[in-house]
Amino acid sequence: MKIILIGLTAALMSVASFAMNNGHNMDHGGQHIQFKRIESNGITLSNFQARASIGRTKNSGIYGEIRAVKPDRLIGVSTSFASMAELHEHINDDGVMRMRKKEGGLVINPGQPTVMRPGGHHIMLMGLHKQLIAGEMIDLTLEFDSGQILDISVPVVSIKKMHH
Ligand SMILES: [Cu+2]
Repeated sequence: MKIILIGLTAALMSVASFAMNNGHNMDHGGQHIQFKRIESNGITLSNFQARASIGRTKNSGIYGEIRAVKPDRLIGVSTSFASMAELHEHINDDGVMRMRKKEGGLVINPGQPTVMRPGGHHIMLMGLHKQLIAGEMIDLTLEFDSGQILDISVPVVSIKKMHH
């Protein structure tokens, strides 16, 4: 019973999150949905994309660009589509590329976009509840050190179609 309730809550949260969005990204018609730039209180989000699932893997990533008028940090991320979302960085560990949690969040300096891309900083999704399918949208909540919280919808894009 508990499992069913949790599932239902996630579904309701997902619906609520979509409903709260301003509707810019709600066009489900095309295979390749573009993320429309969002500006809110000095923070600008552009080119957000979630990578479509590869096979049955339970992990994926979200990428995008963040600009801020004042120094800020992205400190929290979450989505109803995964049991855990984390900010990650790639490091070169003696010639071996590894990723790990980005401690302290992602710094955003004014005048310089902070870019999350495959092979670089990214939002890691772990424990996907369902496959991410190209052309669909997923909800994402971004929490900033300045206190601003943004609920957005991110298009799912196949890795072949991602612009890096
Ligand atoms: Cu990662």
